[in-house]
Amino acid sequence: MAGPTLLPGRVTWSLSRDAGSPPLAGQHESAIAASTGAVLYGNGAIGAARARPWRRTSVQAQTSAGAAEPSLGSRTPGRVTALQITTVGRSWAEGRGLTGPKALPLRRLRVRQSTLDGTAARRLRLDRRSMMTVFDVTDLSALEILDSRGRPTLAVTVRLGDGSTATARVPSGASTGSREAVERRDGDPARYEGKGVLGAAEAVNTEIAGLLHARSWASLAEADQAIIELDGTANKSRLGANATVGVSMALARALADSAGLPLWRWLAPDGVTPSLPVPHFNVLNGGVHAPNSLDFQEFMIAPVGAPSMAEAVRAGAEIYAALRRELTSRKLSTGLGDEGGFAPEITQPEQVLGLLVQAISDAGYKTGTDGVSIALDPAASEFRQPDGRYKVASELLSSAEMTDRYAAITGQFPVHLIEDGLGEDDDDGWIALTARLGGATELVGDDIFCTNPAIISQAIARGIGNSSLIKLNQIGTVTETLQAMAVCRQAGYRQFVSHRSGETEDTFIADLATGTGCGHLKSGAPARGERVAKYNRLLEIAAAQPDLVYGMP
Ligand code: 2PG
Ligand code: MG
Repeated sequence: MAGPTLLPGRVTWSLSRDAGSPPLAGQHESAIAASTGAVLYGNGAIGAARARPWRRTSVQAQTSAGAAEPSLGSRTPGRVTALQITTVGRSWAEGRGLTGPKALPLRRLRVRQSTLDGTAARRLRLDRRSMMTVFDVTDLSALEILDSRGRPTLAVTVRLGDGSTATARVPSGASTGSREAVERRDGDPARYEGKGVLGAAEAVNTEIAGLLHARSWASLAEADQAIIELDGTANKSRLGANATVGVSMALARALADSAGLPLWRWLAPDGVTPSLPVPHFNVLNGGVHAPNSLDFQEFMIAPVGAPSMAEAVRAGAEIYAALRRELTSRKLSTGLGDEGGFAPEITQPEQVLGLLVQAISDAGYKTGTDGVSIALDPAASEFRQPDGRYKVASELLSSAEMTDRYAAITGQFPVHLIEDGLGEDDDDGWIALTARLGGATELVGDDIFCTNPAIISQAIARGIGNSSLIKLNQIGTVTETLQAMAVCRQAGYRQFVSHRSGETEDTFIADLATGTGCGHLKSGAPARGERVAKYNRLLEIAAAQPDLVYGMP
């Protein structure tokens, strides 16, 4: 890469030592490297720069003269014991006192953090999320890999100007909404039955890479917007939503790394408290995810009342094992569907619900929202007939009869959530369903909302549902996904972060659900590597951050 582009800035700094010496303070002209966000110091012990004239930033630091830290420079011996940062605008940087111009990568702050007290460190982490506002992309490439169904998908790797590197792997759905952003597939019957993604990989390697290399970027949102404009279609069908979401996820990860933050914290929107989501384990599969004759697609168990993430995961796995025993004792198949749930030959949803209640109590757990509750994703668009009726176990039901069925189900079983209870085109049915059951039951729109902020806004105005499923590849960028979640939050709608039926070992959604504090995540059964990768990531986050609260909002 050529030398860094320098933007003018002014460093304002003040520094106190605790040995009675007067505080040092000053201001000096400085510069910030557009490529890395690093400050170029002329002099000064510690400071911050504004990247553009209208942004004000100041840093105050205190050092302890007792413990020498040579890196602070001869004028300021001591160890930094507190650091306060005030940022107006979104660009700031901090570095060590050095003589002569020298670029200091922001990631150096990671080293410094150990020397800060708790409050200062927390404050620093918060501010660092927004500080890496100017970045360059030096490398971008995509590779055709396999997903959990043995179909091709993309792995996208990005490298930023400061060396931060990240890879994202792209999920793929089977029961897709008609208004989802479009996956680009090659259509060449000679390769992977037409499902190859070499064209999408090429779009990343050429057009998108060319765009991102051409200039510096102020934020992920800016880069995502430019990619959307480069695509030029309403549904990302030209470049492919698999290409755009892979790039966007990889960029988010690299930017988090660059800021020295875990992804979940970097993703946390302003004003939102991150929390650990209740895992919704899909333990019994039907619909287009399994070869059995069960019309409802997903039966999930949710340890809503668990005291911690570790106990929730344990409950999920123990109930899954108990369910396997129940099925075996009834001579039902324990073969698995696409999301790792069992796929026995059962046709009536109520019979499955009875089995789940049995398995929950066999495993020693209480049913209900103070113990282990049940969630359904019938994915009703898939069994809605051309005449508008719903075919459940060979019986044809009107939209109103379907709603009656759900009312009976929620009356009889501990079901707290129904996703896609009705079809994506059945707006009137959804409005009636929401009016009838929405007070007590979470009614999640998946196919009907497609993680699309505009569609969700319209649906909210019409009283459709009270929650949205959130799938990154359904809309095609991280920025739009976060916008969809913001639209929901502002309207009091819940957000339910989700995997796809075709998955990889990528764990982005675990961080997304945690950072946005949305309260729940579905990632399939507590079995199969691509499903448990997300739950294992949640366990790691919980262990590393014991103060994160677990549970539904
Ligand atoms: C759903 C999803 C994930 P798919 O319907 O909610 O479970 O399935 O990825 O096939 O759309
Ligand atoms: Mg769904």
